[in-house]
Amino acid sequence: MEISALTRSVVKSNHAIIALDGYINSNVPGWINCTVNVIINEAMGANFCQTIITAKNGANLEGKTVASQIFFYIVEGSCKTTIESAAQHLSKGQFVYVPVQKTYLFEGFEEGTQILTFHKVYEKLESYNIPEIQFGDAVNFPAPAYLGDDALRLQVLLPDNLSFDMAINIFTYQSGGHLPFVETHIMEHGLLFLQGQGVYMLNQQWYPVKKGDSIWMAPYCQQWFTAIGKEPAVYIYYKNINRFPAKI
Ligand code: UGY
Ligand code: MN
Repeated sequence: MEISALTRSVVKSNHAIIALDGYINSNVPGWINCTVNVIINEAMGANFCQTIITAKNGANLEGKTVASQIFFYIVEGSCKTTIESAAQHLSKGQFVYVPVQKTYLFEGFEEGTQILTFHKVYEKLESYNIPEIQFGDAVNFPAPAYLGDDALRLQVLLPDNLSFDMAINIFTYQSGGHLPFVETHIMEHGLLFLQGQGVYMLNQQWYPVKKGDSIWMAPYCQQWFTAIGKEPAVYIYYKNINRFPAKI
């Protein structure tokens, strides 16, 4: 018998691991007939938000981005998406980036469809335009070796220009592949494991992690990962980028 008092989830001051067993549903106005799990947000100490939405029969997500831009990624299943007047059918591995001040509608869900969202308050840069809506499919993005290591592949899903203040990347590690050094950096991360398993080191503590787990890493949370097991480990992650590093 499983002991229900045990979990791999942890919430610390500068990192968190949220495994599926800790989920409790939230109601979000405009998002109906679906379960919404708010994985990361300001209440945790983060400067962005990450949710996972699972569609039930008759699911519908309708709203308008205000101060925050939202990146929607289809983890499983499919649906129809309309951003302002642009409509597209999205399925597993496809995404849409919705800039600030845009209406969105997601409908016609295959039951069980799962959508990952990342939300960040947009910081406009003087003399740069607000980004355009971006539809995309991860399979069409190149996966170059990361820092010259063929066991690590990094896909960059959003355009690399200063209009964007956030990046969404997919990192694929062959089993045994690992980050080349312990990263210690100002950028914050939220991530979702899409496949496989491995060991994450966060702030000098070691955690076994696997598909379905989410992780929050605050600025300067030290980080290192190695993939283990019989298949590559894959995670999709958020990172804040391209803005002045100090308010003063
Ligand atoms: O982009 C990054 O900082 C990335 N290498 N970090 C990570 O995967 N934990
Ligand atoms: Mn990093």
